[in-house]
Amino acid sequence: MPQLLNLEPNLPQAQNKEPGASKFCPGCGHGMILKTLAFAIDDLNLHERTVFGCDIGCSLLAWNYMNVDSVQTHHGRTTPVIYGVTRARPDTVGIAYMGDGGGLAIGAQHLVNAAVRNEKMLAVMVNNTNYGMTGGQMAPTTLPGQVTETTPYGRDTEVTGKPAKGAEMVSAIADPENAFVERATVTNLRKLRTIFKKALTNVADGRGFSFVEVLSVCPLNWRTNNVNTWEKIEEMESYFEVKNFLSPQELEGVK
Ligand SMILES: Cc1ncc(C[n+]2csc(CCOP(=O)(O)OP(=O)(O)O)c2C)c(N)n1
Ligand code: SF4
Repeated sequence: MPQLLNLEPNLPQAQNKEPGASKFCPGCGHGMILKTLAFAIDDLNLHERTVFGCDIGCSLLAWNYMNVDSVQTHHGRTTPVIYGVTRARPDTVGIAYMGDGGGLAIGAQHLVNAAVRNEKMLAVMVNNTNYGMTGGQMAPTTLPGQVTETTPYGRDTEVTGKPAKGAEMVSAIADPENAFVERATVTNLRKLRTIFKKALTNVADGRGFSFVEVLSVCPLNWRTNNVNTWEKIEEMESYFEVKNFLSPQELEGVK
C-alpha cells in the first residue's frame, strides 16, 4: 500500500490547534503575527512562564488563539494589566498584544508609563492604519490622504495632525541601555521571529521593556485584493521606517 503524504500542518506548540481557534478575516495579518510569536515562544521554551494579554479590537480575537495562559482586557488597558501580572509574579514573561488604537490612542498613557518605568514586559502593537474591529475608522496611524470610514475624502493632516509613530515615540523615552524597540513587518515573518525572540529574551532575562510594532494588513477594511493589499503595505513601509531602534548588547547573540 502506498504511503500517504503527511499533511499535518507545522504549528507551534504555543498555538491553539483546535479547529475554529482563528477568528480573523481571511488574509488578515493577525494570524501570521500570532503564529510567529508562538514559534518564538517555542524556540525559547517559555510556555510555562508566558501570560498573554489581548486588548479590545481585532486583537481580542486572539483570546483563544494562543496555547498559553491568556487574559482579555478592556480597550487600551492590556499594558497595565500585564505589568500588574509581571510585578506580582516577576518570573512571568508578560505579553500585551494590541492594535494601534489600543497602543497610541486610548492606551497611549499606559504605553508611555511602561516604557519610562522600564516595565519588564513585551508590548506588541499591530499597526494596520485603522480601527479594524469597529469597521475601519481613522486611527492615529492612518496615512496622510488615506480613505477610512471617518475620512471619506482622505486623512487631512492639517486637521488631524500627522500619523503617530509608535516605535519612534517609545524609543525616545525608554531606557536606552535596557529596552528593546523595533518596527517590523508582516512581509518578513522569518525576521519577525528573530525580533520576537530578542524582545522575549530581554523580558525573560529580567532586563527591560520590549516594544515591537508590526506593520500589518487589514484587507477587509482596506477593501483590497491579494495584489493591492501588499502594495499598500509597501506604502506603509515608506512612511513607517522598518528598523531596530533600541537593542541591549546582550541580545546580539540571539538569532
Ligand atoms: C473604552 C472603550 N472605548 C471604545 C471602544 C470601542 N472600540 C472597540 S475596538 C476599537 C478600536 C480598535 O482599534 P485598534 O486598537 O487599532 O485595533 P484593531 O481592531 O485595528 O486591531 C474601539 C474604539 C471600546 N470597546 N471600549
Ligand atoms: S477587520 Fe481587518 S484587522 Fe480585523 S480581523 Fe478583519 S482583516 Fe483582520
